[in-house]
Amino acid sequence: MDIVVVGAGSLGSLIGGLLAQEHDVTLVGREPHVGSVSENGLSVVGAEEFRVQPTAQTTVPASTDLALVTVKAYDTAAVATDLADCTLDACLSLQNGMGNEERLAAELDCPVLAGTCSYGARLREPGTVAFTGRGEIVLGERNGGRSAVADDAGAAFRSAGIETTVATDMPTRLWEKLAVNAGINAVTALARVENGALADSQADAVAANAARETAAVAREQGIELSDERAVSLVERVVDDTAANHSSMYQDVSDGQQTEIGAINGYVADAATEPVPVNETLAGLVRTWERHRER
Ligand code: KPL
Repeated sequence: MDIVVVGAGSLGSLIGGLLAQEHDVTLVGREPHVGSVSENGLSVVGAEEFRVQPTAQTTVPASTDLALVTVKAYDTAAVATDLADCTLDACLSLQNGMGNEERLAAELDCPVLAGTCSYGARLREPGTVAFTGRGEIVLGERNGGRSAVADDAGAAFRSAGIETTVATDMPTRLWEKLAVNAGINAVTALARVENGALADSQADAVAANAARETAAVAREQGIELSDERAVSLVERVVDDTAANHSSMYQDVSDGQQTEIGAINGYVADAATEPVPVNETLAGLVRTWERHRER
């Protein structure tokens, strides 16, 4: 399959690298990373080590079978505009936060699938991505149900050795993932700790409460997600990714804008009842963002 990965950051480079072992992959990203990949290939180090030679460039190509979107949530609208000029059979969002699929579907003339990913990755230097944890990809129709497009995308991931589930309940899966990100990301970024630190610290209660509030907002929207399930998912991801730094921790340590607006900020905006933990976490991270260049 011809696959274009739009967003060759940490996760996009890792998943693109894994897919490139089996498919024709183009990584779309920024310099100096894409220049280094074009010249020397992409090195994957860590949990698995290999080198692949995907095409790498800064702009989206004219056509592809599958566009895999891995950019930060705040860049989705710009990517949707870029992809609108591209001939696509299908598009899959593998991003944090809510609302990405709708933003893409508003511009694109092809099926837009939703996905979640729990792989751990960290861009080490231009051309090199660290594989910090094997996880799972779950993908499917963004409004739920089955489709041949989703089955084909799932088969393409599996043939590259990526554990993938094709799910028929993506709306629920996206809220579950949001509860996990609402619990883990801001807390680890503000406390500057690895995900595993939430297993045995005060932050554990903050993370659990942020996840409970997220579950309550999901239920307001007709999604079946209990407080207990949301908290147990946070605990499971904390365990599975104990040694990893969350993507928001990575953003903060790199001095970059975060996805707070699509995670705790989204929960706070969508809530009709008070969600003080999400509001506080969003407020603290936004305060950091406003002052990060000083
Ligand atoms: O998705 C993640 C992220 O860091 O954004 C988790 C699952 C929390 C793993 O770190």
